[in-house]
Amino acid sequence: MVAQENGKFRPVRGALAGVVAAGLALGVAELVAGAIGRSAAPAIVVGGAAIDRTPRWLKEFAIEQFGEDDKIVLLAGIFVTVALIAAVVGIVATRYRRIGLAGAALLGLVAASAAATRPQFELIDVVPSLAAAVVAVAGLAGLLALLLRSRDRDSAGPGRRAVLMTSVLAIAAGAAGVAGRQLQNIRADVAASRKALRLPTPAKPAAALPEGAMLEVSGVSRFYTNPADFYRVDTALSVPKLTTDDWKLRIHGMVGKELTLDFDDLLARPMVEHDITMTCVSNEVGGQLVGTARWLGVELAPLLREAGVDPDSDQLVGTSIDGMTIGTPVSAVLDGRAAMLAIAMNGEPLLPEHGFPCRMVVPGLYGYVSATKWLVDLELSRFDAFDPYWVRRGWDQRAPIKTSSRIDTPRPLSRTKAGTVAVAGVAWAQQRGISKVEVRVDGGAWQEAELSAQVNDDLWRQWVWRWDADSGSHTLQVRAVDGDGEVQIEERAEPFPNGSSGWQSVVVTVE
Ligand SMILES: Nc1nc2c(c(=O)[nH]1)N[C@H]1C(S)=C(S)[C@@H](COP(=O)(O)O)O[C@H]1N2
Ligand SMILES: [Mo]
Repeated sequence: MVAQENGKFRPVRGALAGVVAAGLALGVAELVAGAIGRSAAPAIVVGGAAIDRTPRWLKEFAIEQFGEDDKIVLLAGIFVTVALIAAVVGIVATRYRRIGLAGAALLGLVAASAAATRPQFELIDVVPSLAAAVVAVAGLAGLLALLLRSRDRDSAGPGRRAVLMTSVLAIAAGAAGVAGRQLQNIRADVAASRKALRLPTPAKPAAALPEGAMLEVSGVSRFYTNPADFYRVDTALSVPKLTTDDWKLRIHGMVGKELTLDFDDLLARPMVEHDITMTCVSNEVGGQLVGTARWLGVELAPLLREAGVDPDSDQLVGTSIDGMTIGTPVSAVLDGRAAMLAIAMNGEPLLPEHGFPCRMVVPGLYGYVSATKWLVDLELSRFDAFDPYWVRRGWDQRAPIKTSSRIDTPRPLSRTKAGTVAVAGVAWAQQRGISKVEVRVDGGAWQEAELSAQVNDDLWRQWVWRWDADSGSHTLQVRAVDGDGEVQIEERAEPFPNGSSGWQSVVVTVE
């Protein structure tokens, strides 16, 4: 088939028509997503599909470069890409109208097929993308008609009315997008649900902190991480909107009797409070993907016993509302450690980005094998029967946290004055505890650091070593010893496939 040529190339007007039509399409799609109450706007489903298919090197690069802004960068990337494609489609459409319009429709269909690959897919989720396709085609056709019908087809720009109309449509696109997002928030008002939640008093409160549990050293990590500063690692492009009213947890699989709990059932159970340091397997030596909180929640072991765990079941699979799957050894949950369904962090309901209204926390295991946020389903299964999300991507099925230590101060490559310098940081070996931290300078003899008081084995300990620093460039190194007397692994390992190892070195200049 030979394409029908039906106009002159009009690159600027074509690009403008394409981009404004795409903006309108995305804006209307957000509105439709809000109206049907599904988190299925094209940018979100395309972004989600992209995250699930991102190769590991790119994911690591993104986390390294952008940290917790990686999702904003991805969304911005998607919008820029869509704008570029839309501009090309618009330009093509000035000359080959049908091909251009077909291209616009195709973009919407690509988004609809991305929606169909999402874990929580329901047929209705293609509707925002299909609406986008219709708006993109109609919008592009209309805008081209408007912009190409200028007073003088060869030289002059589009008429004032056309420019005005295009601007109005561009503003309408933005307004539709914002209104759509708002509508999605109103439909699931997480902020109101969180505000209304009255936290029960724990039947088993956390033990009072002993004297000396926190060191007074400037530059060392706060003992309890502020929830707002707590590291965040997840694949959720937009934070799942789950209210306490909508929340339900199903416990099923290899159990004697299936259980379903709503949030009131959860609140009615005895609550425990426990201080736990949580760590991400992606934390590099010296990295920031670790934090400590006082968690409040329902003990998991009695709940599982109530359901009656089949002795052949060795993997507990948690699933979140957005389809993340996380597998935890059943033995870890039942061995007496403080495994819980947490509803609060440091005395406040969980923040939405940390899993409101309910997440799992199991001390001693990296987050990807223990800490399902927005938890809605627990299935008793087997390691040889099911591979969760990250295991399918090559990470180990089981991943206990490795003994680690970090220098918080002085900062790498910083300059300090000669004299006494406080070298300080944190060390963690959840479930085993920390018994010793040692520091050395320029590869010399190891010096024992002072430790904050031990509170429980699942918590980091702060440490400080007072260094009599003389001028020059120096390398500081730290290592920890766990409660079993095992020295932190010296050999460097990357986070993949079961967590980083190696002693951190920091180079500083003393003046
Ligand atoms: N639903 C869901 N839960 C999740 C994840 C996720 O991507 N989705 N990431 C896990 C990982 S890898 C870690 S390290 C912890 C991080 O929890 P935080 O973001 O509250 O610090 O959550 C875990 N739970
Ligand atoms: Mo993680």
